[in-house]
Amino acid sequence: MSEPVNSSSHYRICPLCEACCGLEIRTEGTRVISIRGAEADAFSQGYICPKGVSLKDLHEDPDRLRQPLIKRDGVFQPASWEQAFEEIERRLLPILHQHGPDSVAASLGNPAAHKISLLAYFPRLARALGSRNVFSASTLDQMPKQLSSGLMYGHWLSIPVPDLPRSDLLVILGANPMVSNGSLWTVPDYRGKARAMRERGGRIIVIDPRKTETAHAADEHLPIRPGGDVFLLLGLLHTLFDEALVRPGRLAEHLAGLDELREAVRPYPPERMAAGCGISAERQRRLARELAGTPRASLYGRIGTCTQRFGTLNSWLIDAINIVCGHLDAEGGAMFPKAAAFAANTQGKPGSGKGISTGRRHSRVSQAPEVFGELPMGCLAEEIETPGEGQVRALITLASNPVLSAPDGPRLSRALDSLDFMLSLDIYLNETTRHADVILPGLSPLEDLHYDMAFPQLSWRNHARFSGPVFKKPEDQPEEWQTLLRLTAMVSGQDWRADVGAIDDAMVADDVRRLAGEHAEAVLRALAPRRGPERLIDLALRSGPYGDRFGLKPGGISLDQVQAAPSGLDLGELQPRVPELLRTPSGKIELAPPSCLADLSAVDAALAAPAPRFSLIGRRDVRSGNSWMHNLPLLAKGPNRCTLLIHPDDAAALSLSEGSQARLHNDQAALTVTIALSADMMPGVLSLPHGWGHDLEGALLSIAADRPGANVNALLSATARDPLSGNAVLNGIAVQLSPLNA
Ligand SMILES: Nc1nc2c(c(=O)[nH]1)N[C@H]1C(S)=C(S)[C@@H](COP(=O)(O)OP(=O)(O)OC[C@H]3O[C@@H](n4cnc5c(=O)[nH]c(N)nc54)[C@H](O)[C@@H]3O)O[C@H]1N2
Ligand SMILES: Nc1nc2c(c(=O)[nH]1)N[C@H]1C(S)=C(S)[C@@H](COP(=O)(O)OP(=O)(O)OC[C@H]3O[C@@H](n4cnc5c(=O)[nH]c(N)nc54)[C@H](O)[C@@H]3O)O[C@H]1N2
Ligand code: SF4
Ligand SMILES: [Mo]
Repeated sequence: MSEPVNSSSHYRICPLCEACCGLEIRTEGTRVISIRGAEADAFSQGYICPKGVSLKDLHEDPDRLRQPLIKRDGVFQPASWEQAFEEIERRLLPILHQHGPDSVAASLGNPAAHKISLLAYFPRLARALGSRNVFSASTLDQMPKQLSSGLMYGHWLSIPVPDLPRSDLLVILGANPMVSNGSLWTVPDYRGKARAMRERGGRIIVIDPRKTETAHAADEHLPIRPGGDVFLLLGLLHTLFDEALVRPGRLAEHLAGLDELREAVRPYPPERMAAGCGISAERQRRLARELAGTPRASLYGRIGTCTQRFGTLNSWLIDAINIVCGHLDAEGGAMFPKAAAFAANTQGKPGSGKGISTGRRHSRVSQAPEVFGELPMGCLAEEIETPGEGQVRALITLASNPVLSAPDGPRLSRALDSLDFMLSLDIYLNETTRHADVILPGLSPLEDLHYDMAFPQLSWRNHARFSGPVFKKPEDQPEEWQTLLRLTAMVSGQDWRADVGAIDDAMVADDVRRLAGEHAEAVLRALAPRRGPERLIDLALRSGPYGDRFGLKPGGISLDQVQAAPSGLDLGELQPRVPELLRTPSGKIELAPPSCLADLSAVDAALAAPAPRFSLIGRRDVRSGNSWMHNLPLLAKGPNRCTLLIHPDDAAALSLSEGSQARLHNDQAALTVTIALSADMMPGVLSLPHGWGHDLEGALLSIAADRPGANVNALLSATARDPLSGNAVLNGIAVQLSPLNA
C-alpha cells in the first residue's frame, strides 16, 4: 500500500491498558492515518490489540469533551477555563472552609494509573486538601495484593510477576491475560509468550470458574467454585508442608514466620477443602507436587483472587506457596522487576525499612480502616448519605466512573445528586460526570506525553520508555497536571491565577530540598529547563537505580537518553532482588503476617456456608475497557458483548435459550439480560461483564447509548468487602435467574 505523502510517523505508548504497548502512529496534518504496533519497541516488540487501534476513534470522538462545562439550572453550558475555575472557587471553597477537609472527597479512577499528569500530581492536591475521604479503583481491584505485598516485603508495590520466558510451569488463578493483556503483570503479547513457552515444553494450568480464552490456550483447565480460592490455596500449602515439599532454597535465610505458617495451615488438609473449592483432594495434592517439583515454576493470581471476601488471604497465600517452593525471586519463577524510576522499593536503605501500616484513620460511618492512604470505594455512598460531623458534601472525581464501576451504582448515583458540589476531571459527560457541577476535560492521549510510573514496576522485562505528544494540544487547554496544580493552589489558599509554571517550580524545589539537602540547588540546575512531568521523570530516572546520579555515576541514564532512544531502552531480564528489595522492619520476608493469621478464623465459617443456586462472576472483552470505551466505533461494532453466559444445562433447566431475555435478580436489584449459552461456564455459575448500563439520562455518549447493556454492579452490595484491604467483593455474588415475564 502506498503511504500518503507528507505523512509522518510518531512513537506513542498506549495508555489504555497495563500492557503499555509501543505504537507507531502515522499522521497527515491533523489526521491519524494508521496505528500499528511499533516493531522496534524495546519492550512490546510490535504487539497491539484493537483498543490500541481505537486511539484514532478516541482522538476524533465528537463526544469527547474539549472545553469545560458548567451546570446552570440543571443544564451543562460550555465555559472558558477561567470561568470554570471561578465557579469552583465560588462553590468549593466555602464548603471546605465551613465544614473542613473531610467534607471534600476525591475519587480516582483507573486511567489515572496510566497518566503521569494525574498520578504524579494528584498527591499534591490530596495533601493540600487533607481529606481522609480519598477513594480509588484500587479497592475495586488490586488492593489485597498491595496489602499482602506490603505486609510481606515492606512496600505496597513490591509485587512479583511470572518470569514467563524462563519458566516451565505457570499456574494462573483468576486471571485472563489473553483478553486483559495482563494485570499486575505488564506483559504485552501474553499469547505469543505463552505459545513460545509451551513450544519449548513448558506447561500452563488455568484455574477459573470459566474455561476462558487463556484456559483454551493452556494445557489444562481446572474449574473452581467462585470464592473458593482460599480453600484451594490452603489445601496446597498444607500439602507442601504435609508431604515435606517445602524447599525455600536461597530465600531460607531471609524468611520470618515459616513455623507459624506451617502451624497456621495445619487445619486445612485438601480433603477438607475439596468441597469449598470444587477441586478434588487428589488434584490439589498433585498440583502441590507439580509446583514443588518443577524447578522453574510460579503461581500467578489476579483480579479473580482479589475481588473476594478473602482477597488478602489469597494474595498472601499465593506468594507463600511460591516462597516455600523456592520459586520466589528465582529465574523462571515469580520475580520482582526493577523499575528505572518512581519505584519506592529502589529508594532508601536496601534490605530493611519502616514497612507499611494500615488503619491510621478510619471511615466515619462503618469504621473501615485506611489502607495505602485511602478508604474503600464501597464507603463513598454512605459517607455522602449519612449526616453529621465529617459528612462528605463535595466530591472531586478524576478519571473515575463509579456509577458504573463501583458496587451498587444506583445508590451512589442518588447520593451524588445530594452533594452540594461536584467537580469532575474527565474527558466525557458520562454516567458519573453528569452529576457534576463543573467538568474539566483532559487532553486526548495523542496530545499528551507519556511515561509509565507504575507499570515498569510490574513488567516482564526491565525497560524505560517515553513518548511525546503526537499532536500539539489546543492552545488554551491546560494539561491535566496544570489543572491539578491550579486546584492545589486554590484549596491551599494560594493564588490559582498565578503562572502555573511558577507554582510547579516552587513545589518541585520543596521536594528536591527534602530529597537532596545541600545538593538541592545543583540538582535543580541540572533539571532545568524542564518543567512539569518531564522534570519529575528526569529527576526520578537520574536518582533511580540505573540513573546517572547527576554525574556521580558515569554511564547512568537520564531522560535525555531515554528520549534519544526512539523505541525505549531495554534494561534486561529480571534479576533476583532479595534481600535488597526488602523494606520490612525485620529485614526479612514476613511469611506469617499477624493480620492474615487472624483472618484465617473466618475461613472455617465460610467453608460451612452452602453454595447458592447461581453464583455471578464477571469477564472482560478484548474490545472493551472497563466502563468508558463503548463510545468508540471500532470497539462498539460487532456482536452484543453484554450477555449473560450460562451453562447449557442450567439454561435448559430454566427453559432459556440462546438470545432469550431473562431476569437476573437478587434482594437489591433486577436486570434484564440477554442469554448466551456457553459450555465453558461451570454449572451453577453465570457471567456478566461490568462497565455497561449506558442508558442513564443526561450522559453524552451517542454510540454507547445505542447498545447500553446492563449494569452488573446494580446487583452488588457496597458493603461486601475483604475486611483487611477494604476491597470490594465483585465475584461469586448470589443471584437468581428466571425467564422474563415468568
Ligand atoms: N480488554 C480489556 N482489558 C482489560 C480491561 C478491560 O476491561 N478490557 N480491564 C483492565 C483492568 S482495569 C484490569 S484490573 C485487568 C484485569 O485483568 P485480569 O485479572 O486478567 O482480569 P479478568 O479478565 O477479569 O480475569 C479474571 C478472571 O477471574 C475469573 N474469576 C472470577 N471469579 C473467580 C474466583 O472466585 N476464583 C478464580 N480463581 N477466578 C475467578 C474470571 O472468570 C476471569 O476469567 O484487565 C485490564 N485489561
Ligand atoms: N463488577 C465489576 N466491577 C468492576 C470490575 C469488575 O471486574 N467487575 N473491575 C473493577 C476494576 S479492576 C477497575 S480498575 C474499575 C474501573 O473503573 P473506573 O476507575 O471508574 O474506570 P473506568 O471505568 O475505566 O472509567 C474511566 C473514567 O475516566 C475517564 N477518562 C478516560 N481517560 C481519561 C483521561 O485521560 N483523563 C481524564 N480526566 N479522564 C479520563 C473516562 O471518561 C471514565 O469516566 O472498575 C471496577 N469495577
Ligand atoms: S494491549 Fe491493547 S490496549 Fe493494551 S496497551 Fe497494548 S494496544 Fe493498548
Ligand atoms: Mo482494574
